[in-house]
Amino acid sequence: MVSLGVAAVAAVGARALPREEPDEVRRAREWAAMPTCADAPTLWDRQNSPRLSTGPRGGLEGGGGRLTDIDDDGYTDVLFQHSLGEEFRVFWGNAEGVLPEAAQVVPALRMTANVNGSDAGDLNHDGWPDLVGVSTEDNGFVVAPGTGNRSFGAGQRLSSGQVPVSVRLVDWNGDGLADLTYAKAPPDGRLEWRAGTGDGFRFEGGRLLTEHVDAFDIADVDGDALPDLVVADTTSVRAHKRSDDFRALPSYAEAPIPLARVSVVRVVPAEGRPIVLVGGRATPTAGGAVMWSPGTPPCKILLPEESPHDFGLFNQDTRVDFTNAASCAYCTTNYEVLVGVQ
Ligand SMILES: [Ca+2]
Ligand SMILES: [Ca+2]
Ligand SMILES: [Ca+2]
Ligand SMILES: [Ca+2]
Repeated sequence: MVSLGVAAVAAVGARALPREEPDEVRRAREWAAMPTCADAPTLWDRQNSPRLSTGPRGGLEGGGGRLTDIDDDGYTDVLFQHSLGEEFRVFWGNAEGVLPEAAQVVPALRMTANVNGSDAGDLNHDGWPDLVGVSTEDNGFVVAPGTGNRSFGAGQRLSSGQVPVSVRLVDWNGDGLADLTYAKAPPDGRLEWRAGTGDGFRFEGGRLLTEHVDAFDIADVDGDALPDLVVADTTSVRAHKRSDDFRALPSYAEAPIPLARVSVVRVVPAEGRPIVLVGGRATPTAGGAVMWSPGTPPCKILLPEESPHDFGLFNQDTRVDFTNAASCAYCTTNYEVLVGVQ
């Protein structure tokens, strides 16, 4: 009887001292409360998508899927890197989409397979698109220089000492030269950019854009023809304009992101205005994405497969789904890539 009395007193005491809600409990509650995107099925329709074989199962591990028009012929191409194979793989798009048998292997150097870990653009300003990947182990970037007609020269290493984990090529300062934007590995995790100089593969850098982010993209979100920075972590997704000295200004729009893990941010062209897709893990065992346009409430996309490994990354456990010829992805269970044709 005495012990029951003590328990009752303890229970009263517990009610008098409200506990702080753990982050994972809060995220789960907010994820459950977020409305499901009404038009998600059109974005995520993969029924008619061709499948791309990116490599043999069980051996190589790939990553860094990137949809971009590498050769500027008006058709979206797909770029991947193979970390253990030391090579890029390019799938050239045409009027029929991206054909599975069209993979071109571009030998390079050792790279690191990461979400957003590769990109294409004219880095050295010679008129030919170049491929770039990150090499965390070697503290820098790997470049396969374009030599015209979809051919590439021997891989070169751009050692930077920056330990990049992801890279995007964009002319951030508007001088007509591609700039390197990259996230550094944890625990640093800062987002920086190095300005292209037009002098071969030489860049000036690195300048801080913003502090730690989990994923980012750069695109003109607000329609003023100037690139904006979109970053996300497990708290929020935020859009930043640039300042006169090309830093990222404080965010002008943001939305909550109740994801347990954020792997990828994509700004996707859409009618009227671009949309931002943030993907990752919704719970410790399930995937999800948040779709958002600044000025509107975000909504969620439930990924139909359980336990995606990493949104935008693929390996023997995952699959990437690109849709509507835009860059958006989720991963499931094998070594294939699905590319939507618009
Ligand atoms: Ca192309
Ligand atoms: Ca070039
Ligand atoms: Ca530039
Ligand atoms: Ca803008």
